[in-house]
Amino acid sequence: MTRTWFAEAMTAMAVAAPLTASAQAEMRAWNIHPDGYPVTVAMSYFAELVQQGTQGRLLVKLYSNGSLGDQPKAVQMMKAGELDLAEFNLGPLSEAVPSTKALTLPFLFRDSKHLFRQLDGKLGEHLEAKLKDAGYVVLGWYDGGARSFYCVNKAIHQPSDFTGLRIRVQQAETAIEMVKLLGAIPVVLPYKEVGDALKDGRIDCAENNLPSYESTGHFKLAKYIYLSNHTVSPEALVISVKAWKQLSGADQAVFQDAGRKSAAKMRALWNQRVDDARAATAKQGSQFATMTDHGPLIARMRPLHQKYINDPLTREELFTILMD
Ligand code: GTR
Repeated sequence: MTRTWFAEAMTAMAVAAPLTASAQAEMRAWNIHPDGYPVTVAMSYFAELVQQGTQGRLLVKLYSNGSLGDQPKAVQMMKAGELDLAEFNLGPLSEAVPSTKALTLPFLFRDSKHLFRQLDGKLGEHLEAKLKDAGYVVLGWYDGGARSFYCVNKAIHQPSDFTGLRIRVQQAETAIEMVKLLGAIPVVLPYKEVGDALKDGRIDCAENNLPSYESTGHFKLAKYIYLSNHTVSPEALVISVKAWKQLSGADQAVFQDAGRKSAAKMRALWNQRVDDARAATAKQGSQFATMTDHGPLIARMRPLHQKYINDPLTREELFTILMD
C-alpha cells in the first residue's frame, strides 16, 4: 500500500506552493468498531469538526469495523505512513510504549470516573509526552470501559473457577500475566477472531466491556458473564507524529479542539451504552454473576502489581495513581 493521500498531497504542496484555500487532502482514520458504537459516533463527529474547522481543506475518512485490519496491523500501517489517525485501546498500544503499561493493570482504577480524574490532569500530560516520543499525538482520551470475563460453558463465581480455562486476551503483557495468575491459559487472538474461537472451542472464555460483548455478538456464544470489572483503562484517539508535523499551527489547533470535543461526546454516550448492552444481553439469555468480594482476585494479582512497582519505567505512573 502507498502512503496516504494526505501525505502525498502535503508533500506535493510543500514543494509547489503554500496550501491554497481550495486545495483538499484526505486523511485516513482507523477504527475497529461498527457504526453506531460510541467510538464510531465520536470519530465521525471529530471528522465533521475537522472539515468545518479547516473549511473543507482536510477530510478525515473513517475506516470503521476493522475494515483495514486489527489493531497491531493498524499500528504497523501508521508507522509506514499508510494511516494518519486511529482510535487505539491502550492495552496493545502500551506494548509500543512500555511506560504506559501501568494504566492497563487490573484492579488499578475503580471506575471511569477514577480513571479520568487522573488522565485529564498531570498523568495524562505525562503519558501524552511518552506517546508522542513513540510517534503518536493524543487528540483525546476515550473510555475503554470496565472489562469482565465471559465463558461458553461455565459460570464463574470465584477465582478457583478460572483454573485451566483458555481465555482470549489482547496482545498486551498485563492481560497475559493476569490470566496466568488466575491459573488459566491466555490465548492471544485478534478481536475479530474471538467469535469464531468461542464457536470452535479454541477458547472457553474472553474478556471485554459490555458494549463490545454485545456489538460483537459474543453474548450469543458465551452467556456466562462474571462482572469482575478487572481492567478499567483508556483508549486514545491519536494522529501519527508524521501527519501532525505536516499540519499548520492553526490546523493543529483545530485537530486538538475536535479531539477534545469528540472525547467528551464519546464519554457522554458510553455509560448509557453500557446499561443498554447489559439490558439487551440479559434479555437474550446472558447470565450475570456479580463479584461480591474483590479481595481474593486482587490478592492473586499481587506479583503483577509488584513487578510494575519495581520497574522504574512504570513506578512513577503507578505511585501517582495510587497516591490519589
Ligand atoms: C474493545 C476495544 C477494542 C479492542 C477490543 C479487544 O473493548 O474497544 O479497541 O481492543 O476491546 O479486546 O481486542
